[in-house]
Amino acid sequence: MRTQVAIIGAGPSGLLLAQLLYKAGIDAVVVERQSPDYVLGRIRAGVLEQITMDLLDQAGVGQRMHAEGLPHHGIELLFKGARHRIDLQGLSGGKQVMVYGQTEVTRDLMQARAAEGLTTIYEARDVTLHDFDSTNPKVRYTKDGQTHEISCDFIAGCDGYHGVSRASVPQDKLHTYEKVYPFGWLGVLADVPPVSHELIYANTPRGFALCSMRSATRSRYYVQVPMEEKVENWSDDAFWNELRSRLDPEAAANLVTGPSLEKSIAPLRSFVAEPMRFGRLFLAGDAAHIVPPTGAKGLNLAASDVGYLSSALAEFYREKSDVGIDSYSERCLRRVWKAERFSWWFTSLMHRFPDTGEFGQKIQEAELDYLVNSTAASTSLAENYVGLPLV
Ligand code: RFL
Ligand code: PHB
Repeated sequence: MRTQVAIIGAGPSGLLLAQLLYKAGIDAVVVERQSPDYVLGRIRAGVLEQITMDLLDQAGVGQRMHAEGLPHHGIELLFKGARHRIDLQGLSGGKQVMVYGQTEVTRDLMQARAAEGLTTIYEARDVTLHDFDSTNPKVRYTKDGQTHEISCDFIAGCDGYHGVSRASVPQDKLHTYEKVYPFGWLGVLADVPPVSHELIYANTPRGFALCSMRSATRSRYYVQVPMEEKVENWSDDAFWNELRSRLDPEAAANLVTGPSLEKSIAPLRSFVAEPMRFGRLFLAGDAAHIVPPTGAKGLNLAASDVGYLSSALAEFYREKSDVGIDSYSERCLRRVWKAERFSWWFTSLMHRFPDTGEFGQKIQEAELDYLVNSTAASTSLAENYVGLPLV
């Protein structure tokens, strides 16, 4: 098989890239290890920046997001038992975010691809990358016991943190930066109305909690747990009791509980691999960088990477120019590191760290008090949360 761009991974970055390339008249094939149901079963991000919404519109898949997504104009920070609103819209010159699940974004992209009759190869095993230092790279995989080869002009490695793309780069060409946090998030999805109409980020002596949502009838909640915690140790009741204990009295009284639809623990990590381009291989999204979810930046960074990549490739085919592909890595990384900084800072401010004790808690509370009472500080939070501009 021959295509212009072989895309590894059918998560949001791979599927959005494929759709943006399709709109630019560029041919792509997507190769994914899992089945479509498995991909749709992963419950992850919930908050989209304006830039991500714009890219989904550009890709022609924004209709359902505009109809069913929930525009949010503020968030609440809970500390010392009281909630304080951050007016995202007022502090960011009118910007907002959209609460619309990653699962739904993925579903919309899958449907658009299927409707156009475009090729996605699901359940492709043993994917390998070849000759990306030449002008004729290849991707091989096995399916139903047979080996297949895709010959292409470029490979896009959109296969997440555990994918094969980054692992195929000679280790001496790659510089990685990593920070692992000593805790994880236990998340529950449930068909219960959200406890509040805006997201609540809570700093409490028992640890961090987040109240988020997917719709007016579906909630997504998280509590900080120790790194070694096992999801089997958490009954639904235990989860609801722990979450309630981390809320203010009003929210605790309003919390509606119900059976969990999904329950899982996600570790928290900051990670960046540099550069993001190796000859004719580009890394995008979680394949190149991970942020802890506190800043809601992972999916949004994946979207801005593939926004840059699709314009660079369009420039290459349309204008025979290498300028976009040559500056891809540097452009992405400038934005990535700012999102890394913001996600690290917000994580550090909101979580209990095992080794900082009561002093650490007091310092966090003082910073939060400053944050919600200083226009300068809350403006900085707001402009990062709604998303920094593309450069
Ligand atoms: P994905 O989603 O991991 O998709 C990669 C795809 O590649 C496939 N794959 C392979 N395919 C072929 N061959 C191989 N060898 C392969 N290896 C892997 C995988 O099966 C998969 O389908 O990466 P992508 O597309 O870069 O997207 C990144 C986002 O998924 C991620 O950044 C976000 O989910 C992060 N995140 C959040 N981001 C936000 O912007 N806002 C949020 O509110 C937010 N909340 C979250 C989050 C992530 C979380 N977890 C579980 C880590 C909340 C949580 C709890
Ligand atoms: C979510 O709804 O899953 C979510 C929202 C905000 C975050 C992280 C996750 O910061």
